[in-house]
Amino acid sequence: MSLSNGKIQPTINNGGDANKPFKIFVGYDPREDLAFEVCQHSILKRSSIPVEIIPIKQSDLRKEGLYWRERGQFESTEFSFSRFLTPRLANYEGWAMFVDCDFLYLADIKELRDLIDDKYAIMCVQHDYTPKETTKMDGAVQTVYPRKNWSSMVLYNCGHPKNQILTPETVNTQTGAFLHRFQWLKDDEIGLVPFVWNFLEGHNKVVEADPTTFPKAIHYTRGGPWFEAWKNCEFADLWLSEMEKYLKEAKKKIEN
Ligand SMILES: [Mn+2]
Repeated sequence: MSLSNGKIQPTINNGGDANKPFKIFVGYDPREDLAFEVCQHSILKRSSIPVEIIPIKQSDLRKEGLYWRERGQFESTEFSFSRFLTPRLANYEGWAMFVDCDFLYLADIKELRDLIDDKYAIMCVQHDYTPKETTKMDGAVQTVYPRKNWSSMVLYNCGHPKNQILTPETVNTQTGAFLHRFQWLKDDEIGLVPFVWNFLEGHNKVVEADPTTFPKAIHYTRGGPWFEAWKNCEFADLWLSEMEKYLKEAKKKIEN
């Protein structure tokens, strides 16, 4: 849709139109290419609905004139800000998801899509989280701020009138606080997703007797096994076995 005609399209119901693939935008960073591939593989292998996975690549967005801000010292990935272009990249229509590349899916994405409620502008896991580490991944500075990690996996109601503010202009000029804390929204416009869909490795805990604590998507927020320093982190085995499956299939594709 175009904003210039002054019309705002009505929201398409509940993430879907079963015939249209569910759009999932994944933050892409060239340093974490393998993490992206494994994340994508984990979604596609378990999904019972059609999904379209689109990496958010900063270099492409710059070429298309959608992204022009200079990299700040607190941006630990290339998608720190570009993630907020998700509604724009989905043409401000229907629901779409953004997720960091450092996620491993263990469940069917349909279960997550089925949680979508059109009364919200966005939905996410609302962590109450203060990291212990002062550095993350490969030494990038870890910053502490309210609503930390909420923006790492977000279901966007792209047609919601409030989200029309997320133009390239806004995304390129607004502060990290405005964007990452969703300051364009009122609290009751932000829907709640169970924490197991953004299960923070090193922070959230499984309670064996309580299946509602079993992760559906693990977020290796401190850094995952694709970094030497994190190759023995919690749930490293799950990520590594997904990687093996991905590599095997990728190799087969090349051979055929
Ligand atoms: Mn992350």
